[in-house]
Formats: sequence, structure tokens, C-alpha cells
Amino acid sequence: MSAEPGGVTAVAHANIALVKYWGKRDSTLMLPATSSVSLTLDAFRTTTHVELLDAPAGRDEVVLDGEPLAGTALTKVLAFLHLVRSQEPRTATAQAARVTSTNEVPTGAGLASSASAFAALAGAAATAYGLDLGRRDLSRLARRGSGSASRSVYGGFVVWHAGDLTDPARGDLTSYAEPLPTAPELDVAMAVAVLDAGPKKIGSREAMAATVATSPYFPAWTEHTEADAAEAADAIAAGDLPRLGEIAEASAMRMHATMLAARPAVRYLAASSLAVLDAVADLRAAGVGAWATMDAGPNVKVLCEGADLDVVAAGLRGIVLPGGGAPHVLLARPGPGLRIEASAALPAGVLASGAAEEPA
Ligand code: 2P0
Repeated sequence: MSAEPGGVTAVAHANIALVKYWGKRDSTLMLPATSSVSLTLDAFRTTTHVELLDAPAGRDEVVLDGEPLAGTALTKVLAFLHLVRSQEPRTATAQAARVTSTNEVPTGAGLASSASAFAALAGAAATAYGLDLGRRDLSRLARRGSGSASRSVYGGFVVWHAGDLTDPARGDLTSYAEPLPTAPELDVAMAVAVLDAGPKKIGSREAMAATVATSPYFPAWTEHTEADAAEAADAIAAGDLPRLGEIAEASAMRMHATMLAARPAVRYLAASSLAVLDAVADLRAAGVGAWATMDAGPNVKVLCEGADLDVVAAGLRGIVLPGGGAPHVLLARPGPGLRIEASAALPAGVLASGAAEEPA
């Protein structure tokens, strides 16, 4: 079979969890221990192009930001392409793919890029291989690349459901993300205090597994997170930012507490992180609605009202960090879901499913 010239380009944005995903119940199917809730951002995005090659599967080529991908990152992408090709034997070809990806998530800023990366790859690869997937199935597919990627299929506030807990096959079908009903007056923004541009000490996948295996707090974490996700969804529907902020900050602190209780401890909190957490508490004491969240790194993201973003950013830039200097602060607002653009050379009918359309 000859390769289709042109290929498919997909764009996906990063998301930040407000109720965190930390721990899997099935690492093959990538089923999370709990549901999670996130906000997709406008600022950090991945653009991925997939074209099929006139070569057998197994000869895939993957280029990220102009460099051939290597190591574990490459292994994850190759496994994902294999999964895409195995989805629908009637339409998926056995051809290899060339994947070319550009990350506008500031490199090394410690901001999760696997969410935007695997959401964009799911959209581009599924479309290039002729899979006829709707948004829900794209979210399930993106989940298999990286759990948080399931949420970047959608814009704005999103819930990723834990899915049916009774059996893995049913869990696979029911663990997907979807947009959350959002009060129209809820105008939020996020300031990101970047504290360390260095690589992670331990990757989140490994850290999660260590937490599940050794933290005695993990059962309490899963028990409370499901309730937090439901309460966050209520707060988003009601437009209640203070309640959402409080849940988000608590979820982040609980996640870090859970991993700190692993043996050995998984610790992403740095002295500079604590300085930012103090500054966020000071902003609140001064009457500014600001709530902190942290992921698998030392950086602190601050949720606030859109109208308060400049005040919050100024507050963060005014921090004197323990080692001297101030944090670098990036600003973000809610962003869109996955966008898929096929070239004219795509087989007829591939885009007729609505998979390329962003729901209103
Ligand atoms: C989240 N994180 O909910 C949590 C909070 C980091 C801290 O999802 O193993 O790259 O690929 O499913 O999605 C980062 O972990 O992990 C993450 P895998 P992922 O955003």
C-alpha cells in the first residue's frame, strides 16, 4: 500500500488538574484509581503531525522539537502507535508513521507536557490511520498514552471519570474525560510560578507506582478524591470560585502528603515551593482570591479570577526565593480542546465522524 501524502496535524493544550490524578488501578489499560478534574490552558500547546510512510510498521520515525526522540519517551510513542494500529484492523494499515511534534510548553519548565503530547498524538495518529473515533473514544485512546492526556481532548473545565471499578474491560470503556457544565460567569486564570528548569528527579509514572505500592495514606487519598471531584464539579457548575479554589489547593496538598508518606518518600516540594505557598496565603489574607496547586515538580500554579491575574502575578514576582531571586511567572487562561486538521489527501470519509470538531 502506498503512503498517503500530506498526513494529519493535531493541536492540543496542556491541562492542570484541580482535583489530582495520582495512582493507577491498572497500568496496562491506564485506569486511574480515582476521577480527576482539570482546567485546559491556552498557553502551552503541542502540535503534532502524523504521516504514513511507504514502510512496514516497526519503521516509525519520531521527531520532537527538531530532534529524533530517544529512550523511554520514544518507547512510549512507539507503543502508542502500535496501539493505534491495533484498534481497528479493518481500517488501520500496517504502514509505519512519521511523527513530527513541536512543544510550546516551555521546555524544562516542569509543566506537564505529556498531556498535550498524547492528546495531539491520539488525534493525529487515529485520523492518519483512518480510525473513525468520536471525542469520547479519542479521550480513551489518549488515556492509554498518558492518563492526563485524556483530559486535554477537551477545553476548559474537564472531568476524567475513573470508570467502572468492577472489571478492567468495563473500566476501559467507561474511563474517559468529558467537559464539565460551567457557570458562564466563572472567569478564571492561572499564574505559574516557575521555580526550577531542571529535569524531574523521578518521573510521575514511577512516582505514582511507588506511592500506590508503599504509601499507607494511599487508601485515604483515593477515598477522599472521589468526593473532591464531585464537589469540584458542583462548584464549577455553580460558578463558586472560592469553593473550587479551596478544593483544588486541598487536593494538591493531599496528593503531596500521600507521596511524602511513600517509602522512600517522593518529594517534589522544594523550599522555593513553600515560599510561593506562603505568598499565596498572604494574597488571600489581603483579600485576593488565589489558590495554589502543584504537580510532579516544584512549580506552583495559582488559580484566580481572570480580573485578578495581574495582581496575583505581581504578588508572585515580588517573592524573594530562599536561594535569592524571584520566580519566573507565566500567565494562562482557559484554552481549547483538541483540534485536528487533515490534509486534502486524506482518504474520503475519515473526517465525517465529527472527530475533528470541537463541541460548543
Ligand atoms: C494530574 N499528574 O492529575 C497529575 C497530578 C501529575 C500530578 O497526571 O503515567 O503524565 O502517563 O498516566 O498523566 C502526570 O502524570 O502520568 C499527572 P501517566 P501523567 O495532572
